[in-house]
Amino acid sequence: MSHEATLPLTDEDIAHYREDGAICIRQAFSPEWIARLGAAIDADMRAPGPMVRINTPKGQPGLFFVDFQLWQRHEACRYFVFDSPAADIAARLMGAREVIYYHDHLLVKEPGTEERTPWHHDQPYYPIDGEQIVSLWLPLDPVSRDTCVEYVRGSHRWGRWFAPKFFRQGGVNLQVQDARFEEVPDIDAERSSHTFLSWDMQPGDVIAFHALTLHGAPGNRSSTRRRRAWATRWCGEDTRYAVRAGQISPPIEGHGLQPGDGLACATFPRVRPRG
Ligand SMILES: O=C(O)CCC(=O)C(=O)O
Repeated sequence: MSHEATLPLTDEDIAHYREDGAICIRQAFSPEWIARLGAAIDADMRAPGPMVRINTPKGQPGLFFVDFQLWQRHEACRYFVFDSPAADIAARLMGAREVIYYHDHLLVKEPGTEERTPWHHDQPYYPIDGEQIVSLWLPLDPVSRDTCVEYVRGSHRWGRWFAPKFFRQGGVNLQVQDARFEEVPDIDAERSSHTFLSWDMQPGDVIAFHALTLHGAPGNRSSTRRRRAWATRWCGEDTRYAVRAGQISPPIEGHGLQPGDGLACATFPRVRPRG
């Protein structure tokens, strides 16, 4: 069934996405989706995948837990990728005819976690060139604005590419060279020069953001509420597999793509148009 007709997106939302680089779409996913995905996330934390990362040093409060590619191991996540309204939302926002599922990224901050997610934008981590790349950041718990990810409004249009860093505190840069890369500016020191977007969110709400929109997040400031978020990454037909000299993240291998290829393959499935 196509979800196009009932998508929770207005033309104004799409204009804001293009202008600002991030929007919050209210109640895009039903409580059933949230319950099923929440159960899959908890199962993943009990038995993580091969790319799991723990970003909280031993002995520190809370837990900043990261994992990838849940769609390959959890039925609810796979079902979300192929059959939820997510792919249609991504298509509308990107203005794309085709939607290719790139990967997913689980980011859990348990109550009291102090680790920030450093300021970064996503495309320099990926071996992908092109404009049509959108992420959907879907929290499974209520998230207050002081714990939500923050986005620097309009930064996807700066024409700048910042060197990717690992998230672990004091994170080192990934070992990757690209003539476009420069160091991320000290956004906290220049807060008065920017406008920031972040939201109080309820389960079912989702943030859609462009892969070049600069963003970062505080720790989980709640001492009682979990902050489980599942981010899914979607590409359109203008994207191409690109050469990156060095590390990429997540380090997804085995796809057999060559520089210049379109992304669609078994590892990065084409989810729209439906087959
Ligand atoms: O959840 C977070 O703390 C950050 C999310 C993020 O960086 C992303 O989805 O690209």
